[in-house]
Amino acid sequence: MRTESITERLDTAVATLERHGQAHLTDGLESVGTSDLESFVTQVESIDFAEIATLTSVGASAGSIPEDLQPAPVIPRHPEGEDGFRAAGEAMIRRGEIAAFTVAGGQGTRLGWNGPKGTFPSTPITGKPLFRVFAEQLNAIDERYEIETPWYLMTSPLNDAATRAFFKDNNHFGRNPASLLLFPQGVMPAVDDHGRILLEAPGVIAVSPDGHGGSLRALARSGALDHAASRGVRHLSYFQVDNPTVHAIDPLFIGLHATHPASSGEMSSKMVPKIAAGEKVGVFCSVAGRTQVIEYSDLPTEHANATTEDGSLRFIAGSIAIHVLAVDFIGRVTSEKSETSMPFHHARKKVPFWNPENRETVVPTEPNGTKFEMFVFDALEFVKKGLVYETDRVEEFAPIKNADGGDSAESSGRLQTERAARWMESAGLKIARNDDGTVNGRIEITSATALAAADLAGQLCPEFSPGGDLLF
Ligand code: UD2
Repeated sequence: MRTESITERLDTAVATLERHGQAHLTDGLESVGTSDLESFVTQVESIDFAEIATLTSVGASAGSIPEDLQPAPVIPRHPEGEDGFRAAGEAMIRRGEIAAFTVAGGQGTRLGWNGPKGTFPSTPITGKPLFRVFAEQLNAIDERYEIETPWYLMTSPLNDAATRAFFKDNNHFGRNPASLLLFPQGVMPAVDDHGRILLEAPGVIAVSPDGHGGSLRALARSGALDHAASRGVRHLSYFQVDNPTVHAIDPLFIGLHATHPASSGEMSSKMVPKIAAGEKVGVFCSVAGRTQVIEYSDLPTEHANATTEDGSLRFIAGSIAIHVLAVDFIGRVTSEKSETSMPFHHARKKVPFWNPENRETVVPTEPNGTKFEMFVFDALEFVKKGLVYETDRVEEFAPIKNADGGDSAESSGRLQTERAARWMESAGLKIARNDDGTVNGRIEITSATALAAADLAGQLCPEFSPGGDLLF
């Protein structure tokens, strides 16, 4: 409980702003009512001004490219001992050692969807929202292994209320609310080119989500890490909200992460071979024996285009943002005593700001400010042996990021149909295909029917009529 009055807190806040050269943030404050004044003071109290000063000092941005950059070693698909690793992963799932962790704090600007991205209709026939797709997978996993998988879901202050309302309206998709923890990620202030924090309106500091890398400290601050530890959860299966084909909990991947000699059991990642040098995915690299991801926008063109003797891309291991992270490891990285801290990346953006001279909001047409974001893959820096495992693009990478074109609901729907067709073909069924090899029609398989191709073996599958829709 705070004991100081709002006036005392305001005095302290103003002194802090003056000390850090940010006194302009009090512009227009005289017109602000009491409750808004309180939220302004709370905003000021939550900002680490020393951190902002460090970030805005010259050359502070993360993302510089090490000289000795090598492609990361990758565990191929169907690795030696596959069945044993899968069995190890299954045993861990059955013992309740795995929880799901979804990052859903992004603003989904490119998609142009008016609501949290997880509420977006994603499946090819029934248009199930992404959140429902993940929930149904977890329901099927719980039934199979006779467990109740905790699900941690990171929102942002901008979409937290809408996300909670969506889950409530849908009866949490059958999940037990005691095992479903939603929590907002942190925010960071945006600054202008002189390191001055921008004001959005009188008494309102311009802030934005601190990136999916903020998910680690949000897990710790929200109590989700303690919740996990109290349930005996040892590892989190991390995925992004935009990928409806992700295997939310993958026994083989978990087994590799926890027991393969190439892994220290701290953080492991899945990759798919890039289809083009310019594909917009980060690339797994190795620097002095340590795994690291270089984001596509940071990878120098000569590296992105470099090829091997057989003509394939040298830096080919594309990150699809699927990881397993040990709970202990997250605790270590986020501990206040920790020597380690995640770096911030700088992004030049158009940030609307309030101009005290004419008391108007300016919506810039050119980037005028910098936002700060952490990337979860930067945690690899603190990992002794970060395993990278190759998976199949059709099997688990069909992201929905854009309103149309590549990585849209349409392209994702086609991939989901293709995956379903392959599963059915592997069970011996015949699927009508067009001359170009694409499926002639749409197929949607629910998680209750199958979580993977092998689950269809021996099942009675309905017949697929060419040009039709098949849902089962
Ligand atoms: C991300 C990766 C890229 C590749 C690709 C695969 C980064 C920087 N790039 O690209 O390398 O792996 O995904 O699909 O990671 N999010 C939050 N809070 C934030 C920002 C993002 O929760 O503050 C979530 C967001 O809801 C989404 C995910 O993180 O689920 C990815 O965010 P993005 O769409 O900005 O990343 P993208 O597609 O540029």
